[in-house]
Amino acid sequence: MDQLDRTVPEGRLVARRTVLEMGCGLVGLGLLAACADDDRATLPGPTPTTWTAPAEPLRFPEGFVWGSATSAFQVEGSTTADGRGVSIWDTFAAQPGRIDDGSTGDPAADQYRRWESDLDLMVDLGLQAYRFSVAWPRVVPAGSGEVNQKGIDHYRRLVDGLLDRGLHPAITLYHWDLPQPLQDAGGWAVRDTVDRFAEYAAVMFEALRDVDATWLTINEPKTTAMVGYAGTEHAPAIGDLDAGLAAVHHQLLAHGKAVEAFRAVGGQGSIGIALNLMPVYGAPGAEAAASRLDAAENRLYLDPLLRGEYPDEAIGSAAGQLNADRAAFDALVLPGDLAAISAPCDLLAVQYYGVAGIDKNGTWLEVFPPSPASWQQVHAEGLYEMLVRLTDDYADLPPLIISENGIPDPDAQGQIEDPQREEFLRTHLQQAARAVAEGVDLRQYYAWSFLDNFEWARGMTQRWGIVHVDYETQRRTPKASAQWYSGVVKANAVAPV
Ligand code: IFM
Repeated sequence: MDQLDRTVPEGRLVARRTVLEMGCGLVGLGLLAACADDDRATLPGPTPTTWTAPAEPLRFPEGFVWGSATSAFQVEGSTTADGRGVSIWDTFAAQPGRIDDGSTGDPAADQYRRWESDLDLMVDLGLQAYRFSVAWPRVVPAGSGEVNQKGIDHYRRLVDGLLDRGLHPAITLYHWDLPQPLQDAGGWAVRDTVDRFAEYAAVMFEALRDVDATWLTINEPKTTAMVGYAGTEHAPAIGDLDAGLAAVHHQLLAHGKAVEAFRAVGGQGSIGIALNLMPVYGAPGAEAAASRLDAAENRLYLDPLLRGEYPDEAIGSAAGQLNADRAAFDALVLPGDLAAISAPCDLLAVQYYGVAGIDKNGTWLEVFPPSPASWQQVHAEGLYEMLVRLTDDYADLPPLIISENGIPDPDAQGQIEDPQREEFLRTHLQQAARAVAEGVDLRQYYAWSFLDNFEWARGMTQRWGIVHVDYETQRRTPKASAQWYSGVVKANAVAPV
C-alpha cells in the first residue's frame, strides 16, 4: 500500500495516479468514496455503444509502425558508469520507504550493458521500432554546462544498433530523470530549467542529426507535475500544488523550446510530446465536475499545445478543479510562452492506460475494474473515444501515435503465460483500428513495456513487460503476449480471439 500523501491539503485535487494509488487508504479513512456497485450501476459511463469487434481481423494502414517502449531509468542500470551524473530518481530511491521493495535504478534490467541482445530479441519478435529514453544525466551530468561524450556515444551506438537491424528509433528526451543539480536549483518549478532542457535537447539533436527518428520531448508532464511536485509519491516529492502547476507550464515551455531547437538544427525525423490522457466520466449530476476534471487531466496540456491557450476551467475551487493559486499560475505565463508551446509539431503521442470517474463533490470514482496498478481503470473503448475526440476537437491536430499502452502482471513474480495482457492489448488495438477506420490519423503503436523493469514507487514489484526478466540472472523470456503481439505486427492486423 502506498504511503498517504499527507502534504496535499485536504480538499485539493491531485493527479490521478496519486489519488487513485492512495485510493484504498483514503477509502479506509473515509475521505474518498470508492464507487459502490450501486454507484457503478447508475453512472452514465461512456457513450453507449453497439460496437462489437468484427469476426475478421482489423487491418492497420500500410506503413504503420509497431514497437515497444522503455525508459532509461527503468531499464538501464549502470547508474554510475561512464560519467553519468545523479538524477532525482537516484536520490529519491535511496531514501528509505520511498520504493516498495527498496530497489533502486541499479541494476534495473541492466540494459545499459545488454542493449545489443535486447535489440536482437526485438528483431526475433519481429518488432519494427523501439522507443527508449535518453538519460539527461548521462549526457549533461550536472544538468547544465559540460557535455559527457561517453553518454552521447552510448546512445549513438544504441541508435546505430537499431538502424543496423532495421528498427526505427523513437527517442524520448525526458522520462523523469532530471539531473539532481537542477532540482537543487528548483527543478521544473523554476523557469531556468526550461533553458537547460533546450540546451540538452539541442546537444542530442545535433548528435543524431542524420537519423530519421521519432523524437518525443517530454514524457507525461502531468505525472511529473502532479505526482512529483504536487504530490510526493514520485521524485522530487515536493508536495505543493502550486509548484505542480509551475512544473506543468515549465515542462510545456521546455517542449516548445526543444521543438524550436530541433527546427534550428534541421534534424531529420519528426517531433512531438507524449501526453497521458484519459476520458473522464461523471456520475449523475456530475457533468460539470467531469468537465472540470477533464480540463485538469487533459485540456490543461492539450489546449496550450494545440490551441495556444490554457483552459479556464482547470484551476479553481470547484469539484474536479486543481485548487491552486490561479493568479500565481497566470503570472508564470510570459508573453510569447504560449506561441512557443503551440509551435506546430509533427505528431502528438498519446499514452493510454484507462479512464477516470468523478461524482459531483469531486470524489474520484472507480467506474471500471482496476488493473493490479490501482490507478488504472481498464476500459479499452476509452482509447477509441480519446482518439476520436482529439480528432474532432482540435483542428490543428498533427498525426497521432500511441507511445504507451499496457497493463501489469497480477503479482510481483510475473508470469510467462499472461492472458490478461494479451486480452488488454487485443481489445485496445481493436479500438485503435476502429478509430483508424473512422478517419483517425494514427501512425505508430508502442506496447508498454518491452521489458519488466523498475516501476517507480513500486520498484521491481510490478511487472509491465511483454518480455519477462529474471532479476537474479537478467535472463529475458518473451511472455505469451509478446508472441501474440509478434503475430499482430507480422499481419499488420489484429484478429478477434
Ligand atoms: O512505467 C510507467 C512509465 O514510465 C510512464 N507511463 C506509465 C507507465 C506505467 O506506470
